[in-house]
Amino acid sequence: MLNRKFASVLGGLLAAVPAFAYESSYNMPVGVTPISREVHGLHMLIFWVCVAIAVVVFGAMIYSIWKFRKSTGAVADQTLTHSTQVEVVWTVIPVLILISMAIPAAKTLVKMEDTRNAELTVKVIGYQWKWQYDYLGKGVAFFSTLSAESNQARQLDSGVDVTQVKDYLLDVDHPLVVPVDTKVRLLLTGNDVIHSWWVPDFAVKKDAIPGFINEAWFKAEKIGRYTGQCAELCGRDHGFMPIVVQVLSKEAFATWLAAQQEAAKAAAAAAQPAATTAMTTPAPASAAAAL
Ligand SMILES: [Cu+2]
Repeated sequence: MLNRKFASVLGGLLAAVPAFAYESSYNMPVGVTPISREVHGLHMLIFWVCVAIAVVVFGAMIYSIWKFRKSTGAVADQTLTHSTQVEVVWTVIPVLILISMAIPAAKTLVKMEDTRNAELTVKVIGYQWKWQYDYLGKGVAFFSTLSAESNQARQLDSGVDVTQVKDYLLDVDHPLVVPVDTKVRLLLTGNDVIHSWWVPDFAVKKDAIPGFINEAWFKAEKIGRYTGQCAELCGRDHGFMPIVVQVLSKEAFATWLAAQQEAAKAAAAAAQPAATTAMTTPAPASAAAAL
């Protein structure tokens, strides 16, 4: 009676595990892009394949240990030292399992690499220790650094209770702003050492390597604020160069972009007279002699 009750409770718990595991905060996020959903689906599929294999292998092992224990007089079979049949079976089954996992994984990988038909391209440059976003062809570029509040709180003896700081170490002064439902291509590179641009909700984690341009893309389908971090150990302040992506409606993005372009134009106009003066100033005599 007790056993039956125990079995029903255990059965209930086991049945609840898949639902719990799917949405658990310990699991990888489902994310907000078609690719992130596929990556999550693959992760869950392969996770359950591994669970099934573990149940079969450990089940057989534990059963054998218990059933053929020495105290019941079990004697190891010394006659069967090699079986070609068994060798073939335990080679072919894992190969089939691996192939069945590789096919959907490869399909998703191919989609991840397909950056064609992007509607917006942003060059992402990693610096020690901040990011720069350059909206190619739009005349907008800016740096994105750790928010002043987090930066102040992280200092030794700041006296600030970091648990009271909103989005501690996950907030920046200028987030990357993108429109919703838009394919955004990223061109990633580094200015000093290798960094890595990682936003879990987009399933994007790509290295930003000096001298190389890496490509990635995402299409956020939900308006919101998404955070990430540099995922390549890049020096002393590696933990202090977070990523924040603000996904806006297409209309709000257009308004934001226009405002940024206006500000960039105004800044360029303000800098113009100084630049013109510098260019027209004759070079010092020593520099001219050196030439
Ligand atoms: Cu970094």
